[in-house]
Amino acid sequence: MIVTYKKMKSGFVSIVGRPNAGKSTILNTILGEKVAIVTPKPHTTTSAIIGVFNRDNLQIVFVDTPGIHKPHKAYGELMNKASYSSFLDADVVVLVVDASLPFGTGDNLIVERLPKDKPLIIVFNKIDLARFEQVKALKEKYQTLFKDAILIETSAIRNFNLDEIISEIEKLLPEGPQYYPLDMKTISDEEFIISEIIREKIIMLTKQEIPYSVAVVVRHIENKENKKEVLVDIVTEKDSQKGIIIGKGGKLIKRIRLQSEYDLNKHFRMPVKLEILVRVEENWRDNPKLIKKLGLMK
Ligand SMILES: Nc1nc2c(ncn2[C@@H]2O[C@H](COP(=O)(O)OP(=O)(O)OP(=O)(O)O)[C@@H](O)[C@H]2O)c(=O)[nH]1
Ligand SMILES: [Mg+2]
Repeated sequence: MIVTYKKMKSGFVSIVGRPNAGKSTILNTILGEKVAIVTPKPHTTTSAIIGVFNRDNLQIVFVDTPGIHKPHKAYGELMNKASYSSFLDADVVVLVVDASLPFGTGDNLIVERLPKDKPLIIVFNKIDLARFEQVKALKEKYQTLFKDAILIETSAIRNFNLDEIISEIEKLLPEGPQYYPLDMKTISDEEFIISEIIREKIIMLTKQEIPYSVAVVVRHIENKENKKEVLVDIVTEKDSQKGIIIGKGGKLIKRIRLQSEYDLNKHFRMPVKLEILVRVEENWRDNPKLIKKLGLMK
């Protein structure tokens, strides 16, 4: 048997930025597949998510990360840590900036933490919402801070200029191995996909503090012939939040279940039946041990 070694470029690219900048939208659009949930609310992504891009002789392993922010709770700190950790293995860092917002203290927080020894691409996303002068000023500010950085303007929602990100990454990556099979777009497991889809519905259907006080834990997946039955816990921090999630006469939890089942059926291409229990773990976001026990951070 003759084994041929195919010369290719490959490497790890960490996508970081403030919450809501459009990091996950950029990744999903580049891959042409939803590997990370997206909502209009900040703090949607809460852990690192791998997305693999393949093209002839090129494999980019993207790591989408939680938005970096000033944390108020242990959970927030762990989310930031997941983002900072992604720098360790990164060959290239992509910083996503919301071009429609002025430079603020939140941006400084990230600027200070960016690794100095890695190639940096700064993506000015949401240019569809930004004024020309505003983008120009923001780009000048970042170019002063990072003289060697490559600057790219994008609109992820309109799929504008995302191929430019790929071209620039390709130039920066070293020759390397194929890390993942060519047909694999993410390494997220079933449990993670199910819990994220349910979390997306909760974020969309609830207000104020509720989206962030809730964790989704998959307890059991029963794979039957042509269908899945899944037992899920929705964990809240307080009794009052449990009441809100359930809703009057169980109305809200039913909507969460039905909308989640609809997406899960599409994703797994088979019927998925959810059984959801809502329970309270007092102030779980303040308790690192509990966060780990719930399986929310590796
Ligand atoms: N107008 C506009 N909206 C965008 C663009 N890219 C993303 N969005 C929207 O911005 C919101 C946040 O997008 P996400 O992709 O979830 O942002 P994120 O940076 O991953 O956010 P976190 O995971 O919370 O850190 C969603 O409502 C997206 O539809 C864009 O280019 N233009
Ligand atoms: Mg995200």
